[in-house]
Amino acid sequence: MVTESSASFLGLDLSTQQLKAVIVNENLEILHEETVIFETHLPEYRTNGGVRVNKANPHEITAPTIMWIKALDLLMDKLIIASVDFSKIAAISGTAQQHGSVYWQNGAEKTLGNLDSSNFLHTQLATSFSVSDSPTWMDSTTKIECRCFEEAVGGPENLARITGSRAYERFTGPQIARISTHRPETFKNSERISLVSSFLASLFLGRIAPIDYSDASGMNLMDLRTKKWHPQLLKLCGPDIEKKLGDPVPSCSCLGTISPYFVERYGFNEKCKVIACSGDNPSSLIGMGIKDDWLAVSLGTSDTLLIWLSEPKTVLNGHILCNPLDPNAYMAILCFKNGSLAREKIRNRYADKSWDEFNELLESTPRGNFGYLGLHFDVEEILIAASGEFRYNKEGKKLSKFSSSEIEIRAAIEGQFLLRRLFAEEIGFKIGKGTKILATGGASCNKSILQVLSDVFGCPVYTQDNVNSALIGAAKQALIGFNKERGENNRADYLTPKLVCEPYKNSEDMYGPMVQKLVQIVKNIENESKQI
Ligand code: 5FX
Repeated sequence: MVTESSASFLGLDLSTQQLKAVIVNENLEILHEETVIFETHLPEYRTNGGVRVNKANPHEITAPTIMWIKALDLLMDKLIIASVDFSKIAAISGTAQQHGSVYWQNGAEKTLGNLDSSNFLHTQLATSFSVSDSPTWMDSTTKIECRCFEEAVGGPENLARITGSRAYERFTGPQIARISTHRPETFKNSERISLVSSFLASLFLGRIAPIDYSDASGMNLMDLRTKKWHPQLLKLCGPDIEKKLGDPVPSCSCLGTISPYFVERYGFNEKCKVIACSGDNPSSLIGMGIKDDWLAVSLGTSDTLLIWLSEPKTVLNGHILCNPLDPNAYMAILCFKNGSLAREKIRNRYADKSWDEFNELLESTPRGNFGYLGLHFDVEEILIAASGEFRYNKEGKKLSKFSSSEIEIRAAIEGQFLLRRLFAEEIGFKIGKGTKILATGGASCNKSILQVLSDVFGCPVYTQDNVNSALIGAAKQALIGFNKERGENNRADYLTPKLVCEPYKNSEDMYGPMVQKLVQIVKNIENESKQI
């Protein structure tokens, strides 16, 4: 019997490269953590970083669905070896890559409900998928379908207003539409279609789990405001799609109790609750504990900004999702492809591959950099259709290079954060007295870089010890869902961010006008790129 004092919570993260589990207590203190890495622990599936790229069509990027299930079998064994007492787990939830899709073969739900607890999941579910390789968020094969989605509702702006995003190739609606047109028989034989997150919940639930509102808003299919599938968009996905998808449910809803398979095989309590799983970005928002006065900035290979919004704005750049913590609120995601790789390129070129030298040079230049600004898009940027290096002086005149390494370095870092601020404000982030930034990801350990972030946004910057915010968010979803089910309010925040730097007093006088200037510069870059 789960008692209040002994209850623990299981969070899972089915991401692109690995499956992770964390077990926490009611104070979100970590009791156990285990990982299965797809490429190294499951080499038999021959993936690269967890995915397969089709040689004949490099836009097609998939992952074997059954590999994810075998990873869960392995992960459960690792937790047994770590002496986890499954009977104490009061609730389970999970997070997963957004947009990816799973196609359950006719009859799969029956198999899922009648599993033999003496056997692995992956052997019993081997024939349960009509599409054996799930399209992932990295897939970009749906150009044609994207056009149809936008045309169906009168253009990209309308689609963005209804669903939170213009059509994106990785979004699940266009992905499903592609399968239904290219492989109609396969589509017909698919009893249900899940997102990767609801697929994960289904395994624990023993039946097909519904999709939660937040992850559903990454499909180009759901009306953000009514939280219902949009009939015209649904039609583009093929016959009987409404039945195949099921109705979306509020995030952190309790879906039911754990399937008998897990009770018999691992000794879970039969009352253990399964809480709706969500996408990695909504779960990160939960894990970081940010509210409306916070901006979360993840500084990784790509830089991602998460913003709490009270109203959905219609923008063509970025995504608006339903907020996983508040059904009346929203969240924005802004993804910039040129993050750490661009910073490293600059370090290698101008600071002899040394972060110490890089930081020294960065700190030796004045804030505002005499008006010199650099934008480095080594790979085509998502929010600006452009690639290449761009340098400007105070008057907005284009230059081919700057006069010193330190100017190059500050120009590149200020350029990155000015661009992030421009798009963050455009999507609805309001910089005010109480606004704060929570920095995560690899580069968040570099204080010199964080100081520039703080100055450009005019906000204090905090960091927090717990690095995997999506995973901790999944465990927190389990706790929130469990408390909700008992009619208890969710206790506010457990995590305690540490203040790392504060903006200099006159920073807004410097950077406010620079953001304004950037508006025209971005337009010029886009026009230039169109002509090439
Ligand atoms: C968001 O829209 C994305 O496509 C990615 O952040 C994936 O969720 C990564 F898993």
